[in-house]
Amino acid sequence: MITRLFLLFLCCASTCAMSNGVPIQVENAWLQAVPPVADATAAYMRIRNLSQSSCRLIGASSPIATKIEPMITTSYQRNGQEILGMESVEFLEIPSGGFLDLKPGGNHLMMTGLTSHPTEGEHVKLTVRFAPGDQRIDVELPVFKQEPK
Ligand SMILES: [Cu+2]
Repeated sequence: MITRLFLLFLCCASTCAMSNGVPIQVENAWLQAVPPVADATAAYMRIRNLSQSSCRLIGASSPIATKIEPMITTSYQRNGQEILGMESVEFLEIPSGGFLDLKPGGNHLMMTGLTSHPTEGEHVKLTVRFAPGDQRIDVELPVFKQEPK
């Protein structure tokens, strides 16, 4: 079973042509492992836009979360200390011929209302959604405790 999921992930990670022909590739996707007390986790990946026009990451869905939204990380100074926070946004832009990085400490897909808590070694299904046209890519995300090198 694990082997089969892994192959599925490899297959999806290498290339994903969109149904309407707009090429978007998802690379190095992974999910942050969380303890059972956590109510949220985050998904990370690099999204390449190989098309001639920009597109937008607008959200995602997964069997393990009731809500998934794009977020940015914010930071400001208070009493000489850097305070990190995050904010949900309607979309994250992926420039034509460029890419968008979702990384710890930066942009991410926030998954809240967890119905199960992924642990390292598992794989989780994620359907990532793009505009225009509500295009979707299915990815199998491996779960890690730390960013894989
Ligand atoms: Cu967040």
